Amino acid sequence: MNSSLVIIPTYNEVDNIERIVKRVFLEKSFDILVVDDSSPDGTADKVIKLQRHFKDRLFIEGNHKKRGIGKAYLIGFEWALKRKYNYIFQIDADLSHDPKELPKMLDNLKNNVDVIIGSRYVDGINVVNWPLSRILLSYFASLYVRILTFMPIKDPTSGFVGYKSSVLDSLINNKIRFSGYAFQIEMKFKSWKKKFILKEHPIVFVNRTDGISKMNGDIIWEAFFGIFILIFDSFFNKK
Ligand SMILES: Nc1nc2c(ncn2[C@@H]2O[C@H](COP(=O)(O)OP(=O)(O)OP(=O)(O)O)[C@@H](O)[C@H]2O)c(=O)[nH]1
Ligand SMILES: [Mg+2]
Repeated sequence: MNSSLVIIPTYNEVDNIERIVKRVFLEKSFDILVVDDSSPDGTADKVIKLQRHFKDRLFIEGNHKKRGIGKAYLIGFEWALKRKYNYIFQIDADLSHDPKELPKMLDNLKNNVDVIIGSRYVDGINVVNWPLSRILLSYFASLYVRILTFMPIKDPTSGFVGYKSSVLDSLINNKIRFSGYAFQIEMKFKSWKKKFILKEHPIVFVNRTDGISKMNGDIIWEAFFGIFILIFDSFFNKK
């Protein structure tokens, strides 16, 4: 068993799952947990086939109802903590995040960083092949979060993140409530409020070429209004 785990949430990622698993395994020191919400396209079956080649390194938690990326990650985080992984990463299945960055992100966690964020906006806007509408949505969402929360993070909706296990241990007891983009913001906001050390690591985000986006209006509205709930909670519920 490695001391680092990469969690990949999947919903209908049959065209991407093999490539992302193989690319993560090119980086030596990581195990993988796929959390699949009973994808109708057979993503889980593909993972089970791959497990023959990656015995004791590739795991799957499946058979859940589709409940959003946040709930999938909570299942993954609990799984990882139970098995005593020290460093736990989240990455999208659609190859938007380059696994080559994982070792550098891990080095940060092995030093004094508690939460390392793969960030598109450290230095300008590093996004490839996204339609302008998505760039604007993401960029202005990041500004909106920063202005309302004062959190000094340029890419608060990033889904490419590594945590020390102590951070997750402390956060999942603290009731993570959101499930879409708001989940990504919530994890960073609560880590920051708890005075963990957050750092942004520059990445280039590449739009998915295969499979279908799960992004929808509900996810945007959840994040838009969810910010106020997070701020309210942080004032009145300091546990
Ligand atoms: N288990 C699980 N995974 C999900 C769910 N929704 C999305 N995902 C996965 O979460 C990751 C991010 O979802 P994406 O659809 O890529 O969202 P996005 O990156 O904001 O949007 P696009 O890049 O435009 O597709 C992918 O690996 C999805 O398969 C869900 O309800 N359950
Ligand atoms: Mg994506």
